[in-house]
Amino acid sequence: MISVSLADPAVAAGSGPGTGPEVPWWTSSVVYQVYPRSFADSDGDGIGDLRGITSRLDYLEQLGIDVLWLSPIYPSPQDDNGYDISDYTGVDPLFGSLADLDELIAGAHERGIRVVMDLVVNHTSDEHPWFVESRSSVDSPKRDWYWWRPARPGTTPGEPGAEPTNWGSFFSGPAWEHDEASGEYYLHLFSRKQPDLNWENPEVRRAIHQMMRWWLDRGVDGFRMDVINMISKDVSLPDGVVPEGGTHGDGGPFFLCGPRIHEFLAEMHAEVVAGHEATLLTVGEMPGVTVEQARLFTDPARHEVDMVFQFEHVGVDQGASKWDVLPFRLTALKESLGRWQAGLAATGWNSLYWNNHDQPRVVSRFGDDGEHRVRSAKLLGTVLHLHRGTPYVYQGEELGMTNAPFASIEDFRDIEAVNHYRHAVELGEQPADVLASLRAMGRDNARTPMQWDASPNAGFTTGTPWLAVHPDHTSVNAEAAVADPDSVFHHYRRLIGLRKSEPAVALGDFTMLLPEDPVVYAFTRRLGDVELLCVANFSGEPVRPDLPDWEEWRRTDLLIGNVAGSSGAELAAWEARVHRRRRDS
Ligand code: TEU
Repeated sequence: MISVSLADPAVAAGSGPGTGPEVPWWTSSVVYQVYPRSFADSDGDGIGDLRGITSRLDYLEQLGIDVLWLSPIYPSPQDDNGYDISDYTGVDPLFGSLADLDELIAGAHERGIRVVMDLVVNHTSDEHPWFVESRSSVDSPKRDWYWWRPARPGTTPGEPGAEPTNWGSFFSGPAWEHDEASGEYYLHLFSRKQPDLNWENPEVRRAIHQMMRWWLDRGVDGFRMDVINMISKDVSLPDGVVPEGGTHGDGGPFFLCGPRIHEFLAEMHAEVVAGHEATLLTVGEMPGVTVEQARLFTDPARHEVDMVFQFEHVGVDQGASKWDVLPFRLTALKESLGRWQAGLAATGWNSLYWNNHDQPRVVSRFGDDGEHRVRSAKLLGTVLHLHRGTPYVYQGEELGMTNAPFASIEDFRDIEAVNHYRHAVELGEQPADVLASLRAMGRDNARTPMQWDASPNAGFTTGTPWLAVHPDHTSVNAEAAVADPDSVFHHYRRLIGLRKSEPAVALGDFTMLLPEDPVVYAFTRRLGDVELLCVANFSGEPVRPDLPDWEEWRRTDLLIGNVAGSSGAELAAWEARVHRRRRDS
């Protein structure tokens, strides 16, 4: 079991300057997300594993991160790369063993790094014993652990249109699967191998709480809660509105932040987290969450979760669906993030992210992955880390990794991409158009193997990688980045350090400036008599920021920047600077 624990209140209270015992430790922390399948393969089977992660802990320590979030490593048929769990308290042999996990946690703790596990409890795998039992008979004691419903009245079970509601699944097709044996349907908001658990049933909730306590006893330091705002559904399960040209109804209004969501999260907190608040981190992934809802979820007085992942800012370049790719507008990004900063200023807390295992690479999306790759990656890191909230770094972001050059549908592995391609082409879309949107938004962009060095498989595996390594690994890789003091890696390391050394980064008030400016992202942070200015040029052309006191600002201390020795009136292409000054209160 775990030898070193981070439960020491002295650590828990936060060691960063400016944080008193009343300020949670995670305000001055940075979280690093590892997608185990793609991080480091220790046994040559082409799939990353736990021992691989353990072997890279020194790298993470050098980067300076405080928390490691592990995407799922539990036993799973891997229909959705582990987000379909068949045993909540084990480790899939693909990734190693429980002993390997204990070793990873101990190694992280020795380096002062906490470990947060992915908690996927909106659904299980259809191969989970709970579902196997639920499916076995309409009289099974676990029948009600999932959402079983008869066919729509007046229809023939199994025929198209007989589904109990018209909801579509996130992975294309209907959200209901017909079960031949019983003639009923079960609900799956994601793949048909991910049946939704019925949280209305108190036995389900008790089983989940017990499992969470089991992980805390094992030494983990918190949970990232997968689609946790989908666990409460409107039990009447109404049909959703079918968008123009769409094939299915939108069930979102009936399962996003449903009627009992706050009750379920408060109960989970009381049953699992209460008494350990000072040491744990809980973050709820919440597609479709609004600022107003997020304020309730993260209000410390309500004891629900510490912070949420919202999706607005990663939707600014998407239209009716994620595959409807729109041109990026900086003003839309600032409008969204600025509103979240203001909305959670007095109560609640933001999580800050550009990337995760579901999003395309940010340098390809909002930056310039060509000529200005390094500089724009540093700019994006600077802007994100200077917002108020807890930043999350997704593996490879600290190297400026880019979207992958997928040539054809055969190059994709993700169930979402593969299903979407099939459905869209069946419905008459041009294959080339579907591929173009998959290249822009597909999740496999984030999942190409971590680039450790310039060797043929980027040092990720000695075998054949499960998803092709990006060809740019010959120049974009950790070995080169660590050796180069001007790399994206060292810039991220300095940003993480700045959060510890400059209290205004963690705790200062946020004020957005120049909201209408199409290329300049500028804002201030203020704590006591210290004021910071973050100013960034989201373009390949020089620009003079249109700030009234710019002449004064640019002569103040430069805390961090991405163009050496720069202090001129113009920001160079993709230049970002953070200035600091004292002000009379
Ligand atoms: O994702 C939730 C989610 O709604 C989306 O971000 C999802 O990635 C999809 O692209 C919607 O179009 C979480 C996990 O992060 C994701 O990897 C899982 O596939 C999903 O839940 C189901 O567990």
